[in-house]
Amino acid sequence: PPPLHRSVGIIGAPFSKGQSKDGVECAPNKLRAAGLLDRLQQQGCAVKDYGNLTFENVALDEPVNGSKSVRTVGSANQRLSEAVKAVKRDGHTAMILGGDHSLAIGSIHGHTAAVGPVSVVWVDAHADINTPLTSNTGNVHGQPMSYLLYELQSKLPPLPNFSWMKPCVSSRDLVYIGLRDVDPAEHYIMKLLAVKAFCMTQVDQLGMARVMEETCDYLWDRAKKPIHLSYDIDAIDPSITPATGTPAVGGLTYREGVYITEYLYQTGLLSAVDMVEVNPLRGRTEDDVRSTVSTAVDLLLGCFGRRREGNHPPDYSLPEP
Ligand code: B3U
Ligand code: MN
Ligand code: MN
Repeated sequence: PPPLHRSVGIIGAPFSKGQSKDGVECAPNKLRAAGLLDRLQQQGCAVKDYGNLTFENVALDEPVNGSKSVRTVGSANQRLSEAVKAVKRDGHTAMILGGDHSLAIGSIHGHTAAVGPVSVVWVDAHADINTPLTSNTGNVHGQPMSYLLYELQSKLPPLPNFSWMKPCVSSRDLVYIGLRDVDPAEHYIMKLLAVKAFCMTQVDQLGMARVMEETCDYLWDRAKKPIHLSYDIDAIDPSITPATGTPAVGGLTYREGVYITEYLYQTGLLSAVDMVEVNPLRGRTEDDVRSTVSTAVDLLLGCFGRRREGNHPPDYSLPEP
């Protein structure tokens, strides 16, 4: 197993323009206020908080091919990409607190800019692989994978404020877990590119232990690469994490969700983690928000060595009577 001591570099990305509901921009501070940093330190992590990024609001950001706030999303992701690249160059495992899932564009881009090719594990109810031309909603948070994949470049129209980015992920290096709300065009793209996906049917069929084994067997078939985990909180069942913009029934249990993080930590290859779509303004009650935020924190702790069997510092010694 990897050492209990790890260093984590935290980037807050209070960005919400990849979709239309207010509130996701409050998540980074809510996650910190829930004790994220203290608890990471208690489990043996060295923590460096790089603070929250600030994003410019591009004026006159008219829809492009129906997609909304494209320029604002492009410029925000350029900043995030630079920030993630810096955290990786500083030698930390990167933790990106969103924000909506459009942030995966800059996060994964910056990660690969620093470390080279990565494997992407995308845990989500949604595939987020619409192109701007297939999207029914015009929300960029439903599109990030199409921007990132080499294989879809010829299907993308030119996008203002995205000239800084180049595709950086091969469809062979992507695995989805938890899908249950996939648009027809997205389904077509996934079949066309033969993208590996453990949708909820496979989770039911195989159980999460086998899903994780098969995920890593598949990703490691060619070479072991650093892993980028992009965790959308709406992958978890909304009975546990209701405070999110587009909840979808029939999701992962808390235990399945945590198991993913424990398993990936144990690989020793986890190099960056996004936690996105926590929206403290979407719960119906205080308890809805509390449960969503605390589950997100537990998932993040799992990525950094928390075990349900318990943990102790490597230098722990029993008090002598
Ligand atoms: N596939 C739809 C819905 C959606 C995607 N991601 C979320 N919702 N969170 C879309 O907008 O592309
Ligand atoms: Mn998503
Ligand atoms: Mn989602």
